[in-house]
Amino acid sequence: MAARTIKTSPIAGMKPGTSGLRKKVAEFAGPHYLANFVQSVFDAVRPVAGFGGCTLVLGGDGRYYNLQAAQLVIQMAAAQGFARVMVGQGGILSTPAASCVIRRHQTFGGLILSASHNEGGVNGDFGIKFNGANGGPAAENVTDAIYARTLTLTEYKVCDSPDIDLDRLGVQQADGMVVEVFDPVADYLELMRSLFDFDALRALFRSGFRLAFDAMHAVTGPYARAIFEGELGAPAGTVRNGTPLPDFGAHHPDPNLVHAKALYDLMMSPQAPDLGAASDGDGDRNLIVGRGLFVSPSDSLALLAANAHLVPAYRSGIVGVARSMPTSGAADRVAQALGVPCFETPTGWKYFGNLLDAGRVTLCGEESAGTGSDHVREKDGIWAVLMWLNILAVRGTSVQAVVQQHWATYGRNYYTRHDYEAIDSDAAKALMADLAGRLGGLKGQALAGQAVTLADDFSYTDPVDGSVSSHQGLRIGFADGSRIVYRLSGTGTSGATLRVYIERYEADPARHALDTQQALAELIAAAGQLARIGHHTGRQRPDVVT
Ligand code: VG1
Ligand code: CO
Repeated sequence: MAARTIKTSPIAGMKPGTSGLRKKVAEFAGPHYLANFVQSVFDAVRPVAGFGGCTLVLGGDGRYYNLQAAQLVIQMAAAQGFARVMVGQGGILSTPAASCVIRRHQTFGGLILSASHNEGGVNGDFGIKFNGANGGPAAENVTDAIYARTLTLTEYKVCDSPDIDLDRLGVQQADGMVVEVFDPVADYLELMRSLFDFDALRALFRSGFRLAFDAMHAVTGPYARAIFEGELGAPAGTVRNGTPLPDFGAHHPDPNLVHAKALYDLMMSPQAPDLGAASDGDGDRNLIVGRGLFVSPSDSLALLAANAHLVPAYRSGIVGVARSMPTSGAADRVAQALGVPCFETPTGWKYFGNLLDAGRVTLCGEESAGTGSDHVREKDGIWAVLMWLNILAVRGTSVQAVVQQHWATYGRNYYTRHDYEAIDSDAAKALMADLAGRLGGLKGQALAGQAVTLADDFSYTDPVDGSVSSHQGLRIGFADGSRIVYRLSGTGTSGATLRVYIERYEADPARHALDTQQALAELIAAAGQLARIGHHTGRQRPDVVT
C-alpha cells in the first residue's frame, strides 16, 4: 500500500500558543485541518536522514476527537516512514507520562493530543503539541518553524491502512510501520516507584490518612487509581471522577477553586479528609488543599523546594529552582536560604527545558498549578501529590501545620490571579498597548501608597542557549517586593483572556492568617485603575479568581 499525497493549502491561525495548538473541535475536525498541522510538525522536525529508525510516542487526554486524531496521526506517521509509533492503550497518555515514555524508550519525540485544562466535548476544544527527544515541549524556535511551515504547506501524506485497534495491547502494523499499543500507566508508575518512599506512603494510608483525589473525568483517573488505590492501598473511592470521558462529564477540567469546587467545599467542611488534590485534563497540573486551607501553587512550589530533601529522589538536595515570571517570589526565598539559584522564566513549561537539561535546576513551577522536577520534562500533577504525601508522611503532621511553619520561617507571599475571560481581542491588545506605553513614566511614581521600583515588559534571555523571548508580560514592582503583572493568555480559544497577577510579601507572623483578597485589596484596586481594565474591557470584575 503506498502513501497517498493529498493536495491542500495553508490554513491561517495555526500558531502554537503557550502549550501547543488549541482550537474548537469544529475547527480541528474541519477539512485538512489536523493533517495540515501534523504534516507541518513532521516537516519542521524531520531529521536529515528522514524518519526511518525513529519512534513516535502518541496519546492524549481522552477528550472528544482524541481517537479519530490518533488514527490519523498513525496513518500520517506511516506515510512519513517512521519505524514505529508507540500509542497509549485507548489513545490515553497523560502529558507527564508521555514525557516519561519518550525519555525511557529513547524515542524521537511525541505528539500529545490535548487542550489540557480547556473544556472538552463536541463543542469544546481540542489540541495537539509536539515534544522532542528530551521529553519536553518543543522550544520556541521549533514552534516558530512549525508555524512557518503551516503557511507554505501545499500537500500532506497519509496511508490508507485499516484503523488500529487501540484497545488491544501489543504490536500491530500500519502499512509496514510497527504500531505498539502499550499500557499508559506502567512506565510512569515505575518511575514514581523510583522517586518516592512507597513503603512510607503505604504505612501512611494504613494509619488512616485520608486523601480525596479528583481526576475531573480526565486523564489522571487510571494513573491515580493504579497508584493511590492500587499500589499505596488508599481505600476505594479515594479517586473521584476517575473515568476519562470525552466531555469530562460536562465540566471544565481545570483544577482551580471554581472548577474543582466540589473538592474545595469538601476540604472546607467538617468531613474534610487530610489532603485534597486534583489534576487537569492532561494530568500536568495539581491542586493541593489541606483541611480548611487552600495551598497556592506558588506556595506549593516553595514548600516542595524547602522539603524536597525528605523525599528519596531529592535526598541530596536540589541544585536550583525555576519559576515562571508571574509565579510569586516565595520560591526565591527558599532558594536563597538553600544557597541555590532561582531562575525567572516566561510562562509555559517549554522555557524550563534548557535549565533542566543543563542540570541547573531540579524543581520548576508555575502559579497556574504546575509543578515538576527533573524526573521528566513536563509539569506533573500526580508527582506533586506524591511529593506532598511523602513530605507529610515523613513530617507526620498536617498540611496546615506544614504551611504555617513555612510562613513563620520564610514569611508569606500573599498571591492572587484575576482572569478576565473571553474579552474582545482588540480591546485586550489596546489595554496592553496603552499600559506598555505608560510604563516608562511609572518608575518612582507612587501607586497603592508605595513607590514603583520596576516597570517593564518582561524579556527573557535563556541562560543556556542565549535565545531571547520578549513581550512576556508587563511587570510593575514595588519597594517592598509587591508586584502586579499583566499578560494575555496563550491557551484560550475564544477572544482574549487577560490575566492579572498580584502579590505582596508579609513578614509578620501575626498577619499570616488574613483573607488573601483582603490582604491584597489595595494592590487589586490599583491594578484595575492602572491598566484601566473597566474602560478597555467593560468588565467590572474578573471571571475567575484564584
Ligand atoms: C496557561 C498557564 C501557564 C501554563 C499553560 C499550559 O497559559 O498560565 O502557566 O503553562 O496554561 O498549561 P496561558 O498562556 O493561558 O496563561 V496546561 O496544563 O493548559 O498545558
Ligand atoms: Co495541562
